[in-house]
Amino acid sequence: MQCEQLSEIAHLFNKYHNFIISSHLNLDGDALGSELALYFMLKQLKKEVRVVNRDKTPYIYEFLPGIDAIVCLDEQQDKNFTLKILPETILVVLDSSNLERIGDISININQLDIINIDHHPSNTNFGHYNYIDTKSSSVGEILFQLGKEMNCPITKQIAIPLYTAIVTDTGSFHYANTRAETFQVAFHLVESGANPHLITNYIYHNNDISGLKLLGKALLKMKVDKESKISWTVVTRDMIEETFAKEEETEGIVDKILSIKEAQVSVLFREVKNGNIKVSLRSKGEFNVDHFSRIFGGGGHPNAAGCQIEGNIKTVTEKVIAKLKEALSN
Ligand SMILES: [Mn+2]
Repeated sequence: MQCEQLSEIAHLFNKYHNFIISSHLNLDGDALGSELALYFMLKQLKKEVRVVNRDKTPYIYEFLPGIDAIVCLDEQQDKNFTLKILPETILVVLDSSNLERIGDISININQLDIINIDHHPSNTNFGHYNYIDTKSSSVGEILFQLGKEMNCPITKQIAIPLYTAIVTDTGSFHYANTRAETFQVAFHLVESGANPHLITNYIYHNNDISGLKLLGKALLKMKVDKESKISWTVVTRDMIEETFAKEEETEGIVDKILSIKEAQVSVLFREVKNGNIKVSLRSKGEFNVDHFSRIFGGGGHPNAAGCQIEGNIKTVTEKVIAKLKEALSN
C-alpha cells in the first residue's frame, strides 16, 4: 500500500507495539542516523524496539547516541544466532531501495508486515506500507517530519542522529538534493542540541592513516577523459591489503575524483570480497547516474548511484566506461 501522508505512518507506529528497524548493507550516516532517531522516537512512545543490521557499524559513527543498542549480525559470536520475533512485530526498513539490500538479517521476513520509508527514486515499494519521498534529501529529513506528526519532542538524542543523516546524505549541504526545507530542518536540529562542528569532526576529520594512503594510491591510478568529461579510478584487493584499509574507507574516493574541473561524472571500480566489482558513480549537473546504473541492475539517486557487476576489474572498467561515453554523447 502506498502511503501518501506521513499521518498514515504515524498511525501505524501508534498501532503496533513491537518493532524491528533495519537498513541497507554498507551502512552510511542516513541509514544509522535514521535508525537511531526512530529508535528513540518509538521508545518515547513506550514501544518495544530493536535495531538490527547485517553489517558492522563504521567506526566514524560510534559517537551516535544509542549506537550500542544496535544488534550487528556480522559481529555475533554464535553463528546460529536468530532473532526472537515477538507476536505482532512490524519490520521498519529505512533508506533501502529494495529488500535484498538489507542482507540476511536472520529472521523469516515473510512472517512480518513491513513499513518501507525511503527517498530513493528506484525504490521497489516492497513494503506492505510504503512511504517514499524522492524530494527529501535523506530519510532523516522524512523522520523529522514524522516526529512532528507523532508529537515526539526532538531531544538531543534524536537531533544528533537526524543531523548526521542529513549532513552525510547532502554531502554537508552541497549536493543537488539540498533544499530550503533541508536547512529548515537542520535549523531545528541545531536548536535541539545537534552541534554541527562536533558532528562533522567525528565524521569527516576522523580518518585513519590507512584510508588516506588508499586514497593516495587510488588518485595515482586516476584517469580522466576530457572529451566525455569522465574521471575514474580503481581499488583492487591488493591496494586494500597494502594499505591495511577498511572496506568503509573506500567511501569518499569517488567524490574526490569528481572535484576536478574536467569531470562531469566520476566512477570508482572496486574489487569486493565476493569477487564482484562494485561500481560507484557520481555526477555534477544533469547526467542521471541512477538511470545509468539501472542498465547494470543498480540504482540510487540522480547524482549518486552504483551497481555490482561480475567479472574482472579490467573488463568491467572497459565495459562501463564505453557505455558511459556512449550515454554521455547522447
Ligand atoms: Mn539516504
